[in-house]
Amino acid sequence: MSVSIRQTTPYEGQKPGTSGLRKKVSVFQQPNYLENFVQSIFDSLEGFQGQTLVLGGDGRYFNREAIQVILKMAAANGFGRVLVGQGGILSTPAVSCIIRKYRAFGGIVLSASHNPGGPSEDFGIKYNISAGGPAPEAVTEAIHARSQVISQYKILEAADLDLDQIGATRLGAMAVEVIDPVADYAELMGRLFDFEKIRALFAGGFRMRFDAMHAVTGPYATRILEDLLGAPKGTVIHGTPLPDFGGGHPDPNLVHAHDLVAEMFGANAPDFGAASDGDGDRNMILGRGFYVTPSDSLAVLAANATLAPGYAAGLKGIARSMPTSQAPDRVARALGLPCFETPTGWKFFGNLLDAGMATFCGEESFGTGSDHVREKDGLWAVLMWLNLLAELKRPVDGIVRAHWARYGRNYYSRHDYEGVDSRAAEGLMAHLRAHLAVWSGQSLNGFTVAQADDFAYTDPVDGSISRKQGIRVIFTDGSRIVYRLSGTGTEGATLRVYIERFEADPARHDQDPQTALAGLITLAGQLAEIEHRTGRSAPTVIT
Ligand code: G16
Repeated sequence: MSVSIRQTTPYEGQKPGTSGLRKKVSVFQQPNYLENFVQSIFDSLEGFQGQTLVLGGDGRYFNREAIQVILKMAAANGFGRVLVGQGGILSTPAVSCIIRKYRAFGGIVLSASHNPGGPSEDFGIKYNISAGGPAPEAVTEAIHARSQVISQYKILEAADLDLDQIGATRLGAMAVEVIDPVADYAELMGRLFDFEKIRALFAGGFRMRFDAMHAVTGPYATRILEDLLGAPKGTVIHGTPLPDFGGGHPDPNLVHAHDLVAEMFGANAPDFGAASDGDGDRNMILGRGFYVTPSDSLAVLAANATLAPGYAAGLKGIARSMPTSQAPDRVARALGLPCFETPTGWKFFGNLLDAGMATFCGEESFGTGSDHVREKDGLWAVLMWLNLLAELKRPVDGIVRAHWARYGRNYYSRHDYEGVDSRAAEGLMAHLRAHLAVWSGQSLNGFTVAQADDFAYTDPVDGSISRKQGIRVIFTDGSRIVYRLSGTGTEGATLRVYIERFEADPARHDQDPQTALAGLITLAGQLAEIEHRTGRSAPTVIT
């Protein structure tokens, strides 16, 4: 086996977004496209010679081909060992867990997360650092810069490896271990949660449905929920990862997880419902006829954290992304904990977790997690909820209503306008920026603006500043409208509008969020001139 140095030319636009580089499969299939990006990752790192790399993906179309290329390039570039998931499968949180457990140099995750898969759909690649989390901006910027001047890459001339047999093999001088994708992750979950109590819950007839959406959490959920915790067979649906996710959109929200939602809101619904996304880092939580917003889920889990053995000593702090509702802030205040507001994207939580400043983190986009790994973790959230349900012995809606009664309810909704013309979207954001100073202090449709700004974040650990992280219009009663453009879409632009209003009175906690937020929703459309600028009279997805 010999190392080839192949000549190449740069591709424009190999710029990692909110979490990695995401493009259509056909883009990744262009000659040297994947190779250029992988070599750019390796060229941006120092000190990995002889070290361990973790490698796996969510099983989507092109996963296996990409893994074979990356293995040969890792060998040619001098990695000492690669731990690769059997069948090329590793969830994003499992990659983080394995990097940390085996003190790997880093990891590569192949996924476009919740975006659809298949020959005409999306593929993605992201690099995770030795702490287990997504590469910080300095690293992703270095990778992008390198990709724009790359002229050659190194690859081992070798046959493809069998990824389906667990065991050790070699690729040139590099060791390759095909590992059970679930074992290390399941062992970590067993240390954080009271599996005995959850087992007793299921043994007592508690019924659950977990929708793996034909994505990566199928094997994880089946092993943990059905095999280890004794949930009846069939608790996990759509449990086999498929290259096209069965034609579905592996995004656990009310629109895309429709089978689960129909069951949970139908007659004879199970006690608890949950779903995860393509790469296993997102979660949606449902009770019988009841939907828990991700922001509320973070707040409820934080308020009850000490019920789980892994968090019995209490939390050090809570962190949420800026557009996430302020419900967790209320819990932090009551518990006397610091609460951090970070830009969108899990990478911003890494420093807070590493520094021991926060224990639980969350994003409104169905992301919840803790300091056990450095990624959001779908099944972790599900198990945390199961631990609470086993301890509190109340239904999901009862737990959330009791939470609102104590802390108040933050009505919350996100409106997405997908596939908008990119120039129109940029124009809309520029229009908002130009009006921030004008709106400050004004009364708009009866809502008085306390503050209007473009969110900037100074990392309290390393002092780095991230600017232009979303337009915030904050009103005197604490209500907010937030506007951002997505950093993960692959077609046109996606405008996200986040709307929030606080309601203290328990007698008014039973409204439909769209009704409770109607005045702010109208105002959000007017301020940004959404219909005029995008031609859209309604959002594509409401969550
Ligand atoms: C979206 C969400 C973010 C999330 C990001 C990555 O980003 O709004 O909260 O961090 O996806 O999530 P995942 O790792 O599951 O792909 P954006 O930029 O599209 O709003």
